[in-house]
Amino acid sequence: MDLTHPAPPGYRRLDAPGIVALLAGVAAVAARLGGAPDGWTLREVSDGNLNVVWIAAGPAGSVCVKQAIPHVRRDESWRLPLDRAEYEVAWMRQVAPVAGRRIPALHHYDPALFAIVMENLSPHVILRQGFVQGRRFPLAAPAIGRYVADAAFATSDLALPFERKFASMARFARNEAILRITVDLILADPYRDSPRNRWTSPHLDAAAAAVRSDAALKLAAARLGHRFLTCTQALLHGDLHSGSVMVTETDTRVIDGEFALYGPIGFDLGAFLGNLLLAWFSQPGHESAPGERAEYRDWLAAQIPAFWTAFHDRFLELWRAGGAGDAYPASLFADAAAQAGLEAERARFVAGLFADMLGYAGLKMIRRILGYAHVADLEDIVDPARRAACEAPALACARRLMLDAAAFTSAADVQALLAP
Ligand code: SR1
Ligand code: MG
Repeated sequence: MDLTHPAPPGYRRLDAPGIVALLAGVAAVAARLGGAPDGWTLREVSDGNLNVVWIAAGPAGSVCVKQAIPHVRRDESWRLPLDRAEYEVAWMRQVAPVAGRRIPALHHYDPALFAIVMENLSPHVILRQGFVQGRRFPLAAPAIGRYVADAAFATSDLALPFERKFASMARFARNEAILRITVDLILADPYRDSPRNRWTSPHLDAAAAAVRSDAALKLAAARLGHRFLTCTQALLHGDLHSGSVMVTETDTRVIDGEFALYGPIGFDLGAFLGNLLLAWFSQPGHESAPGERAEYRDWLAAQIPAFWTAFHDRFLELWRAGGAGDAYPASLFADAAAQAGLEAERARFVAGLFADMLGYAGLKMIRRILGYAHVADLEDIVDPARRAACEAPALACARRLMLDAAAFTSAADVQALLAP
């Protein structure tokens, strides 16, 4: 296998004139922008770890252009294949029927340039940035809970006959380089010596070493990792942190589906929960006076049951309405006794998703504090002592979620963990 991932012929990294040429060549996109191409304005807004992103605007409208580049954006030595753009487009196409306007509209895909032209979300902001600024978006957490329920149910064996689900699994099964990032950076690196790890040092040196020698925690991480690789419940977003959500007060969108894969539904749930918790733990680091963010913190904590309840209620609503899948076929549950048994089974199933969510939330928190890719919630706290003071209790919370998931029976229990 060629691990240098050379770019294929015909590929070039787009600059502003290259993007204008690409967009001018797609009549529907050119019409969306309006006017003449030489009047369009281009602005690079790259922010994530992997791709370059531009906003193009004309007199009639704007679009977003996201291009895969053959390496991690800030590390040219870390080579990556370009096909993650194809997986993102495949994810958009597969979830669009149930997600609707909760994902950006796909305007065009250029397979030679690995460039996606999509709806420019404006005036949306990245939810994580909103959390750092202490802004409230009351619809966001319930909207993400409902989105996960809709996308997960629709791509699961509850809704799809196995032939269609297996075909979809095959479509996403080779997203290998991206899966390797998740496997290494989330499931393993924080629990072993890795040159990619970093943390607030020296403040968290002892805490990082303790994680690397914590047999129970490493076993929990390995168990969750095994489940992640083997439990193909549904098509996941695969990277559903607060940086993959864009919001206004009234609209919530899920972006960046390039990590899509089949896996346990709790992985997506845990990604969002873990990042809500990181936002909560980070708040004292953003205060200009002690207690300034206390009410905001309470609001963040209240988003935990809002998120879980929205997911739980919607997932069960869809299941009770029935699906065309081969799992739990309606023909086996016609009489009242069988119906009652199925309802108890549904409750057991979502309790399993809840436990998975807690474990994966813990994994997601630890990787953002001890691993390669950190988050603005904590990184924006400039004073390392203050940052570490937020990170240390977040690590303790994550450990509890990974080891003690069974002790939590409701989202209110998780919220209570944050009570003073
Ligand atoms: C090298 S990529 C690091 C992280 O960025 C993405 O957003 C994913 O979270 C990935 O793990
Ligand atoms: Mg991303």
